[in-house]
Amino acid sequence: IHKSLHAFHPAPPPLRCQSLSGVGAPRWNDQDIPKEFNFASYVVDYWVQMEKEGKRGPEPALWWINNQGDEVKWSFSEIKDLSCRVANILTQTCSLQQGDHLALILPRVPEWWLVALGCIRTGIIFIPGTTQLKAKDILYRLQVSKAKAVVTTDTVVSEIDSVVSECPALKTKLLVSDHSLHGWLDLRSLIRSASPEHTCIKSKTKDPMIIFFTSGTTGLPKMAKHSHGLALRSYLPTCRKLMRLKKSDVFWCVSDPGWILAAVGGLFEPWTAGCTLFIHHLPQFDPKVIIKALLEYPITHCIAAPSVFRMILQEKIPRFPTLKHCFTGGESLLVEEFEKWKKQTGILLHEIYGQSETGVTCSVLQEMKIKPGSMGKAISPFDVQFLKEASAKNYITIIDDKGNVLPPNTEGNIGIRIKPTRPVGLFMYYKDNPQKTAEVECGEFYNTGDRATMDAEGYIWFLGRSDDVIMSSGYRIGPSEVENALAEHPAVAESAVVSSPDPTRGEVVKAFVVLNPPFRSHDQNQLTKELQQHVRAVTAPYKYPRKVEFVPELPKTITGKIKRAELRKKEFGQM
Ligand code: BCO
Repeated sequence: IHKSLHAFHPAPPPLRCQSLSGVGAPRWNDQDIPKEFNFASYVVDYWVQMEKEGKRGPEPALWWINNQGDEVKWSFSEIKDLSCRVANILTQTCSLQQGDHLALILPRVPEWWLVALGCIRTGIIFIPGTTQLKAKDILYRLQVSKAKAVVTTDTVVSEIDSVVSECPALKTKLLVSDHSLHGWLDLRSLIRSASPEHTCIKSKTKDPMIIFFTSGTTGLPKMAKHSHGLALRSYLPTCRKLMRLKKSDVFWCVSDPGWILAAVGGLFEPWTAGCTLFIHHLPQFDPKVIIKALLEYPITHCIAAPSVFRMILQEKIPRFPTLKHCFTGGESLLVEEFEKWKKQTGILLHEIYGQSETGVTCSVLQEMKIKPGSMGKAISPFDVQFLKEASAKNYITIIDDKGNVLPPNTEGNIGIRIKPTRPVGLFMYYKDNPQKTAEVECGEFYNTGDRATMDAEGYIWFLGRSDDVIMSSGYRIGPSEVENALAEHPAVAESAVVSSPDPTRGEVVKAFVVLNPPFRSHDQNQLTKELQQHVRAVTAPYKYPRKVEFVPELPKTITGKIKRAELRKKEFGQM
């Protein structure tokens, strides 16, 4: 089907490009933010024009492969054509309008990029989700977002169909598959017959574009809502310094398309630069497959969570012929890992830092002195300007619990100044959750909840979370989500879930479990496997407790609150 989509592509329609000023010479500086911005018309359609004028080579804009030998190569013209068709399908066939919500639960298939762009062209707000989500996760997401449409693939269909009757807002189900299915619209055949003529909306930079669900210590995941400013950020001159991508580069973002890292690293960054985005379907992660791809394809840049690089380092790795730069973020990278990667590959591993709420905010830029163990300095528009300019409006710094700026080398929370001006690209708010939105506002700052120090040169050193959130292999996992899943098992009287150190995944989820009396005599190894399997079945499996310890009771405060911090400290050997 991918091949047939490729072959089907007709001549591109007349260009309706709104900005021909060029990404090589951006028309905005870091502070002068335009009122209107749309990634599809300003960036993608700009490269269509460059292709037409012969100012961009024949390299594909999207290069997708899988393990079965299938391959898709699309130019920007083809991407424009196909994403305009998707835009028409969304607005005409599905009757969706600007501001409606669409859940995008697809693996790494080319249609993810077409639907994302189709949404951006129409102003439909898309909500990416990993295909690891299970029925309950999906039910919650569809209900709280009131999504009117969902786009998914075969492996997730039954999870969605099992909850769809409880989602009154959901009107349209679109399937990306090689076959059609009753009750589902077949996106691939719709694309073939849709019109490629579409006029992109004129979106305001502050109009909503995308929502990411993000976990916290308590409650269910929140909806971090982002504007088109998230995509605009990749366009700003200082941001261009982050990866310094050229049109001839081939960029691979290994992250699952459910996460913000994939939106920024696998969509906005590479296409703003006009380079080739390489995508491997990777239904199951296997470091050998990554190594093989890095050897066989002309990949120049790669971005992935530290766990991915750690897992690659556990293999025998040769020198990669074309790879020049690697970037990593989502969890801490140890100094030893940085050194080992450099020694074995000859390539530097540049750290980035960000959250679903923030996108990339700090980085070790290519021209910067590297201080191993530091995740670099704030990047535009979050630059550490206080060092030079006390009146700077937007910057990242270290704050105390009241929002006071702390002196260099003092531990506190990473704060992003939001008053008087909220920086472009920072999330707008947690949708329908003013209480949580207010909770993360701390004086003039957005409090990331990440503990760190900053040295006198503005380098930031990550220390950990200030709450009970677990950062495991690049995932942000709320302990209560795992505890709720465990509570559904008859063996579990109560549980406390905390992070525990792990040589490969940085941290893993550990569950301390108090068993109900009838289960106390059961084989504990067997019970551990059963509980792990149970969690994998009822919620996204990346959250399952890789360690389980059965305990007679949990440490609690006088008021009965579980002392997770005490358990966590024990795990990290601090007690
Ligand atoms: O390890 P196990 O085999 O016991 O279990 C794994 C999977 O095999 C299994 N699984 C996956 N899909 C499943 C499934 N089981 C049932 N049904 C399914 N549909 O469940 C476990 C999932 O764990 P995993 O995802 O960690 O899998 P894996 O294969 O070990 O992958 C390793 C990594 C490193 C590739 C993976 O952990 C990963 O992708 N990590 C990075 C996440 C990421 O991209 N984070 C960035 C977030 S955005 C951000 O931080 C902001 C930065 C600006």
